[in-house]
Amino acid sequence: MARRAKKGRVLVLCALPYTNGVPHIGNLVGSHLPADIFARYCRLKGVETAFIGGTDENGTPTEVSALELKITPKELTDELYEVHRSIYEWFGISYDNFSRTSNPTHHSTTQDFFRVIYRKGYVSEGVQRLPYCEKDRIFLPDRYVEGTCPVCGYQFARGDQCENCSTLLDPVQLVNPRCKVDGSAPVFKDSGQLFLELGKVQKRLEEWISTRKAWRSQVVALAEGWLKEGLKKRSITRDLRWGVPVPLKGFEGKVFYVWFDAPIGYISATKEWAVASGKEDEWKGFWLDKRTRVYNFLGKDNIPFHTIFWPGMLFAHGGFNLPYDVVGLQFCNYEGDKISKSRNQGVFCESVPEAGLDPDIWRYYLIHIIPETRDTDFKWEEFKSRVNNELVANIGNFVHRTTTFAWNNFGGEVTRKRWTAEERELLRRASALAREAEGLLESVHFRDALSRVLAVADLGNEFFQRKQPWKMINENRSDCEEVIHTCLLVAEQIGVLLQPFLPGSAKKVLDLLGTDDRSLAKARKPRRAFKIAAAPQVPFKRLDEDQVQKAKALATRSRPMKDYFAARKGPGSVAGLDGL
Ligand code: B3M
Ligand code: ZN
Repeated sequence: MARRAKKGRVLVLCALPYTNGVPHIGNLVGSHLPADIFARYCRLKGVETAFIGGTDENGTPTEVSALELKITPKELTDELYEVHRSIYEWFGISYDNFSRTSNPTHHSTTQDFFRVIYRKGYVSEGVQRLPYCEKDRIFLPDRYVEGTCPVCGYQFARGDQCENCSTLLDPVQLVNPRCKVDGSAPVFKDSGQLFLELGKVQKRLEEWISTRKAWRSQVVALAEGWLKEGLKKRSITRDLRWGVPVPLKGFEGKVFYVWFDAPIGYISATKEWAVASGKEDEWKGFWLDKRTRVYNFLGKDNIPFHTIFWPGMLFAHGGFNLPYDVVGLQFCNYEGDKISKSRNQGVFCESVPEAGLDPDIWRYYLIHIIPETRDTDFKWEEFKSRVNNELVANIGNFVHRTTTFAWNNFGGEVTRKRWTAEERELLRRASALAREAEGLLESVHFRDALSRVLAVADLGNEFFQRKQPWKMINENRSDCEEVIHTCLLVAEQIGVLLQPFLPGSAKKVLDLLGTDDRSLAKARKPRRAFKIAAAPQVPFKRLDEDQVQKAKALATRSRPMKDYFAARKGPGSVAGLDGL
């Protein structure tokens, strides 16, 4: 069985998405949704929880997009921050703070962090050969350069990382480098940069990784592979204007490498949240108190940064908490193919609300395709069948038939006088499943956890069917009341357990049942009387084919990025590089 957390603090961190695009369903199930389920679970356990995220607005991804759109990085990030924020809100992602790495707190926190590791001797100065475009007379951002991966031979490796084998790269390592925009071969020129001496933390990283027994094996394996190769120094500055300025003499006009400042965003966003909630020092409990558990949720291409580079920075700095778990998720595909915006191949979050379905309907299916251990696939057919056969026919049906029966036959007031052995046994089994679900939530296995909630509904349906209360009501009213009371207890158990998964629906069920104490532990103590507040409504409606087709037509249509900025081509916009 999974390990259990003592009551304490949990910091849930979701990788910060770049503001170079609009999230698709793969981004949602690959970090935000699992992080949200976990944060909600921790809060329900009564653990002090902060759930932190935000947009990663600096660096080349933003610059490249802004260049392509002929707007400034600020115009781009202001708009896309809002797009991201509202999408996560719609899906019920319960961030305590969804921040931005362009915020002043982030700039100062990054610069302070740098000063500490510089003073401690983890930063060296050196010269780097960087790709330079002679035509445009600029240093090209890493991601602007494409070439063959020196490790796996993939022909379209980016200058910062090979998408095929996840290897972190420097543009100079690429075989046959070419500019991503015009295809020309860049020249390499020397430029003074700062480097993080990762070799100095190699030993500490090795010791630390070797104690990470509970991590997913694929995450540990990736980290160990990196360590085996031996860590080399890595540049942490860039010749760009957009980003966090380097506060060191001789490096004026340069900014930090985006992967240097972005993870510090976790700290700055926690600080910002603490200040905003009036408890300024609260962030220290999350980052400095060693009993706090930090959970990072992220996609597999971000694993090396969160198991090596960021912990390496944390070792160099000292004091801040290391990740307790790095939940590295795999990819989610679409109907057996890679998600592709240009081919309208995928589900694009910005269009999902228009389909008019409840967010929990989406969440229910999406939980099944969280790529916990391997790549998964969004399939419309499966979307419809899981919602109809499981959520509607099993969970929804049980809750609805039970509450409606209580309402129609007992005016909503159902009281228990005695217990039969059979009923006790049923409740014992429901509680056992609930504990299993909790254990699985605790160990970040959400699909399996949700399957236990379905199993509770199975038990309830089977009991209801066997007892035939619709007959009993005419034969023995008091026995019938007991059966319905038992079913209401099971329905309440389902409502409580559904909270991390389907928060809106869980709330409706628990409101209907008049449940006061919704915490996970207490809900297992059965209550004696129910008073249903109002005529029950069907909690989940069947999806018909028309609805699915409508959702498909809307949600697979991705809005071109330029449409977001069509109205902005006013005199305030600065085209191209001048805006950087
Ligand atoms: N922005 C990569 C990504 O969006 C990067 C994550 C930063 S987490 C500190 O996939
Ligand atoms: Zn490769």
